[in-house]
Amino acid sequence: METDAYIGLGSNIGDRELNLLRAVAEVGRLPESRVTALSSFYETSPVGMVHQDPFYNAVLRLTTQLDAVSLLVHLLRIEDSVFKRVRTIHQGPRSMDLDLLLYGDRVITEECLVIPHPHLEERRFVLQPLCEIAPDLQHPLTGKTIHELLALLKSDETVVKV
Ligand code: PH2
Ligand code: MG
Ligand code: MG
Repeated sequence: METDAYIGLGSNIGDRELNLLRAVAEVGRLPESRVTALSSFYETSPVGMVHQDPFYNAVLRLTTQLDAVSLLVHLLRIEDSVFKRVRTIHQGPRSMDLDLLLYGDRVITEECLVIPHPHLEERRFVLQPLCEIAPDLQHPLTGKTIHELLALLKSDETVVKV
């Protein structure tokens, strides 16, 4: 059975555009999976730990037969082995961050994996690219569409298409 998963990509170390392109290619090579939509790339002001460089962010849709936890394990492996990600500062600079945002309409609350992503509604750097490829998709917990969530969002983040 195939499921549409939505994955957020973010990078603020190295060549950010090349990093996103490489990540899309790597995610597209996962078994029993294909990339079926990709947003534009956006340059975004850092959220959380503010004294770091701006990010490039994007969102893709992966149509996949992998279950959610297997997909997460693959995403973490790509962060580590392809991008040599170093995990030092929480929410700090990173060569690549691959976040599983949504997995079909599933609600998952495991220790290792919470879906929908708990910060989805608060982050313009996620909602704006997601809205570009899935405006009518409904948040599994609230039923609100991505378009509605973006319209309701109050945040002063800068998110500019590159
Ligand atoms: N990721 C974070 C923390 N802050 N800010 C932006 N603009 N983009 C990100 O991807 C991002 C962030 C932790 O994952
Ligand atoms: Mg993240
Ligand atoms: Mg992450």
